[in-house]
Amino acid sequence: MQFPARPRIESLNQGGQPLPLGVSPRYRVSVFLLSGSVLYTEPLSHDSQALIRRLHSGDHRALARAITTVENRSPGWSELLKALFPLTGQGVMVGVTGAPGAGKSTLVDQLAKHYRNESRKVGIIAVDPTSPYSGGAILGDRIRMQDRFCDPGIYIRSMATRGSLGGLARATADVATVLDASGHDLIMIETVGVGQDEIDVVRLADVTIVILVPGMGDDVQSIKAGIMEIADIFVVNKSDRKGAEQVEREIRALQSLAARSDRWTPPIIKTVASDGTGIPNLVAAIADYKAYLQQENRLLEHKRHNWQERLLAMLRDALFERVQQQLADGTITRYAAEVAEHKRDPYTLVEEMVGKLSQAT
Ligand SMILES: Nc1nc2c(ncn2[C@@H]2O[C@H](COP(=O)(O)OP(=O)(O)OP(=O)(O)O)[C@@H](O)[C@H]2O)c(=O)[nH]1
Ligand SMILES: [Mg+2]
Repeated sequence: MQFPARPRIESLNQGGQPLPLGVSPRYRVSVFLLSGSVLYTEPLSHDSQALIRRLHSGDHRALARAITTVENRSPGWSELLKALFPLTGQGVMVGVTGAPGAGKSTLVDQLAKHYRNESRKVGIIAVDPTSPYSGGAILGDRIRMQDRFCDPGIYIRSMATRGSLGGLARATADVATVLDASGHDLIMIETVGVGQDEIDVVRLADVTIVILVPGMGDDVQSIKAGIMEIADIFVVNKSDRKGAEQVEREIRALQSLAARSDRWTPPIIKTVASDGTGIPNLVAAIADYKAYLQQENRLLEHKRHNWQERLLAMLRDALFERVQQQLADGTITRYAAEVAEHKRDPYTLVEEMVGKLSQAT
């Protein structure tokens, strides 16, 4: 799979010319050209400048710190993301979703191995909604991915951020931004395919892989409800087991019932992730889908659509945070009592609160 050359922080300025090394890092990072417009011009704190320089040099500790900062919304998070955003847009985001134990980590590991052999930098975000990644499940993942841990071209981050400010999708998107900006050509996001949260997470991806396995009768049924339309590629993993053809047939049957509006028919790739069988076919399918997206501006359209949703979510978070700050002094408790006692109506109250919010901006 071929990727475009990625612009590097120090190698671009407004004219696309390399900046002399003596130019201040602040300038190097803050004046950056993307699609013909300067996106970011605010000065950065020395701390952020240093962090971005270290990020760019591939320093994993800096990467971990940047990720923790944006994940927890620690001081400086928005400054950091603002500075990093202009450096994003080159990494390909691959979402991998499927039932617990379907082989997601094993498959991601195989894909990572493949792309590392092509000298691509790979970032992996493992999202586990059921158990914290410091616990048992990730331990297995860690052992499996161990041989990749010492490789500076791969970075694995597990997230257990359910209930975090702005939700899982927000946190994952921000972490993906950091990985993208720090030069990862592929960012793979592993998530268990249940619930709206995970669907929101995989929506971030440019390519979404849905993994099914033989012998889970309800699996194909459950993909009808939601997962079906997010799959760009189906993988029937554990196809060393009986029933892989049956799963494939069921997917085909569903596909014949509901064609995608963009006319892409998701391919069905059989794999045995544990021994690498089928991985080259999967890599080829990812490349095919990427090539398809690049036709007729589909990728841009896909990103526009995602950004529309993300912007609305960001706005919702920001406004909600503002309201919470305004009401932090117990006002909401007082209002609630007034409504409960029928002293005030809630409709006028909310209108007034929203009014105050717009006055304050
Ligand atoms: N027989 C067989 N076993 C496999 C295959 N792929 C993965 N496994 C095994 O299935 C088990 C689960 O694999 P994981 O990669 O941890 O699955 P997962 O989907 O990441 O699991 P969770 O993250 O816990 O949801 C492991 O014991 C793997 O070795 C396969 O193709 N065939
Ligand atoms: Mg896993």
